[in-house]
Amino acid sequence: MNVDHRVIALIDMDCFYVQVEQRLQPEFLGKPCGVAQYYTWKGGGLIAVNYEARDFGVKRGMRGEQAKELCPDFHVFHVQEVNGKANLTRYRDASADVFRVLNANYKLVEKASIDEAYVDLTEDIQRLKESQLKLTIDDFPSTHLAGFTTKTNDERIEIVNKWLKDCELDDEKRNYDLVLGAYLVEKLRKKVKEETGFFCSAGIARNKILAKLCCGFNKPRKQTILTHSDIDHVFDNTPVQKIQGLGGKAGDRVMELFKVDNMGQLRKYSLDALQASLGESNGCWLYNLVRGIETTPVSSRNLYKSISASKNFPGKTSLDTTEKVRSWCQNLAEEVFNRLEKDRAENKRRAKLLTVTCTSATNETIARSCPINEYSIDRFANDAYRILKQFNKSPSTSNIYSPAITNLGIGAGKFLDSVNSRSIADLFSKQTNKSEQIISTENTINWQEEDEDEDNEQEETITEKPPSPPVISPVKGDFFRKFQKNDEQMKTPAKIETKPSSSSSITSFFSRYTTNENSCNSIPEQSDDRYITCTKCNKPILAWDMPEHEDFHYARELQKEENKNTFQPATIIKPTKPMKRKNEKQQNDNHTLDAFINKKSKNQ
Ligand code: TTP
Repeated sequence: MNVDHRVIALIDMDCFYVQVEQRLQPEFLGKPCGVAQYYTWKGGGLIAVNYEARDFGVKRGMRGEQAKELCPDFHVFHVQEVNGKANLTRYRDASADVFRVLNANYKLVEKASIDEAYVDLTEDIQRLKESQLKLTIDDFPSTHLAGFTTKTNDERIEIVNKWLKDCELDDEKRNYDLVLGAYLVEKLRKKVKEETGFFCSAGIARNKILAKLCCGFNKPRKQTILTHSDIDHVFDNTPVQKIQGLGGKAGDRVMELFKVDNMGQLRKYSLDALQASLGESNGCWLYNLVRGIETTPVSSRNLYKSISASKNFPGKTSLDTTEKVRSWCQNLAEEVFNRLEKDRAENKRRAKLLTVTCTSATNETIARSCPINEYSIDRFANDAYRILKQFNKSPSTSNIYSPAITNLGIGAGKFLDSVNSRSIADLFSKQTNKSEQIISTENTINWQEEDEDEDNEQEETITEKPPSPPVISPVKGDFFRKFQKNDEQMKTPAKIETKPSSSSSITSFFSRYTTNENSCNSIPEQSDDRYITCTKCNKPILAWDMPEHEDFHYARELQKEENKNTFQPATIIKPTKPMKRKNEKQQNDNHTLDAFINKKSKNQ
């Protein structure tokens, strides 16, 4: 399909958690409200604020008491707590209600977060075109055009009406499918409201990044179209950091390297100049994006790629004894277990990798994983604790845990379909189905992202594993680059040859591919029958590590396959450097299987 003709919508629920609470307590509808975690300090931290309250200056991140000072009628809902930890079940269930509606109406729906979904409308628009539908402004009661600020509804109607007429008169009908897209999204949002009670907003554009960007232009309860001809104007006013993928350090570095604040300022850089600093593929990606071209497809994936629970322990609450660490391993394990069981029942799949993440008071972050042999709270908790024990610098005779833990997370991922095994061909065909997952993080206003690969192991591989202490491997990073590319991308010739101010490369900030660290324990004796020789690399691998080890090969093959499919005419060199996680030097040393094995054996 020609990506220039795609129409993608990003549907984003308005102040979602607040709406979920108001659905349960309708007497608060229309009143200024927010959702806070914890009653403990100054009314709890607000994680969601509705628009009525925002009018009073109440913002996410404020304390409930502070909000009440700004808005005396402000009502605070509190997130339920179980075992001293936030329980997000009601929001997850509400999210499932929304996705049921989206999935019932569209084939290509991708869950972007708990309250956001991408919907590819392209096919439906083609069908609609055949029906010769006559549309009027009345079919677009909440539609706006990006790049136009309207103060009143009359102004909005005037602008949208004129645009509709222009689209009709345009012989090439370049924007007509965006018109139809907006019409479909008006209907879809109405359906979501009717069937769930929730209001949402939407962005409609030619690609996911633009749809996401313009969705935020007119919230709540509205939708915004971003046409190709308005991109330059919009980008001239779009801070680099507002673009998905450039939000964090990557965006900072782009701004620093090219001395720019907004996207439009990047237009003056030639392809060569961008590639010289960002690497070939990232340079291409940015060069095209600045011109409104981005080709990541919407993948019909509605399930989270991992199920995680984490909690912050700031200041004095940090986990500084082994009892506290153990007890929180148990609590988090229980939450993960309960959600995994629910997920198994609903989605007929099983997770096979447990990941423990922890940040210490000295600001070091570690992430380690081990296989899941069975779903069991105690097993998860014990495995997590065993991992964490290794990072405790206090003598084993002491009950002090040092350095104390300020954030602890347990997650389960790498799901296997319980019913079917999959072949490597399936694996390859799924390579575009990567997207962000949510780690439920409470007490912090902070989403984490992780993007793990899929694999092709059968369920039996897990269940037949002998019970064993966890084989700890540094957690596998993002297997795949965030941005898919294809040959549609390289169309525009470079304009002005302008070199950025610094020649340092930021390739690693973009490259999300981490060469696998596989989980070999040691170089074994040949006679040891716990080991299997890998047919791909002839290395002896512990039987229960085989799934992880095979992923290493799959990832490599995927990498090669992806390299073959990258777009022309630029030769895309896949970044081979993994993204360097803060304070994870050790992980970055393990770029090859050999290096990993050597390191492991050195450590034995
Ligand atoms: P958002 O979609 O970011 O925000 P929102 O739905 O509250 O408001 P908006 O209308 O501006 O989109 O997040 C969805 C829900 O996720 C939000 O209601 C609360 C929760 N959340 C957190 O718990 N922590 C966070 O850091 C963020 C951003 C959201």
